Amino acid sequence: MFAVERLTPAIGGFVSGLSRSMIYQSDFGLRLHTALMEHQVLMFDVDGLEPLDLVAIGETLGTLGARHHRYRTHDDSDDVVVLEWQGTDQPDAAEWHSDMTYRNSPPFASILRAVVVPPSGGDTLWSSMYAVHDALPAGLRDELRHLEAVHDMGAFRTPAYREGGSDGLVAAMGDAGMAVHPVISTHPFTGRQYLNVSESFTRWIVGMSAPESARLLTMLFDLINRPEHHVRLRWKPGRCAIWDNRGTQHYACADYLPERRVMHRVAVATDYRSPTAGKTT
Ligand SMILES: O=C(O)CCC(=O)C(=O)O
Repeated sequence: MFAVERLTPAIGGFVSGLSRSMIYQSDFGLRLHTALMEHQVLMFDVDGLEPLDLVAIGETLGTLGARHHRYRTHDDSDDVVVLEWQGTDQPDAAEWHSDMTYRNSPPFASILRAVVVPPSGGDTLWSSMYAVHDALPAGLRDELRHLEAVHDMGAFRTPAYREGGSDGLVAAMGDAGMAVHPVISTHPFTGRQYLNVSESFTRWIVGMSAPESARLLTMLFDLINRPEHHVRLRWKPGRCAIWDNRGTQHYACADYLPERRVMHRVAVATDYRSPTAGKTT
């Protein structure tokens, strides 16, 4: 049906032989899920995909609807978010993150399609949190296994404060919520363990003093940033990526401004095929 070429030892597969009509075949979702569980992020070029095709791909994997509080949606579907940056904008995804971990059940997966690509730059990188976990010194890994961390909305505080002052900030923090996740989480489908803290959203290790928590988190963030754990995608118009949000983090390079970059994104809230869909314990 389609073939997947491994891109790095740690993470990423490039899919070939995929066409628009295959998305609508009955076994597509299962095959896509199997490949996604193996490679964590899949990239592909398929001619003529429309926003509603992204919705159809998402629906083969799980239920949609993990709406984000900041972004506008496409006219064709509320499930398609438009990410657009240009001029003097400050893109908000040039930080390592796993999407929306300030929720108790963060989305399972995201599908991203490039619509307008800058002449150079604007690449996206993914880091495998399985690989980071597996590279941890054994003693540190054992200590981390007992720890939990608080996640919140991170830098989304800035627009909330600028738009609504302190009251707006408090309201936005309340709307987005906070969540506590194990520092080492278990993937609900593969059973593999992964590091589950990110520089975007993890604020605090429960039970530690502020300096202890900051030191430990900074050290872990440094490990996430090692190229051995990464794959990097150069976009072209129409190119797509799908990632499993559990066990990966991503970083969108903000090196292309003032040129314009436009992406369409569909978030898949739950995983039909995982027994504890969306949970990160
Ligand atoms: O625009 C990108 O490359 C990634 C956007 C992003 O970080 C996200 O969709 O969570």
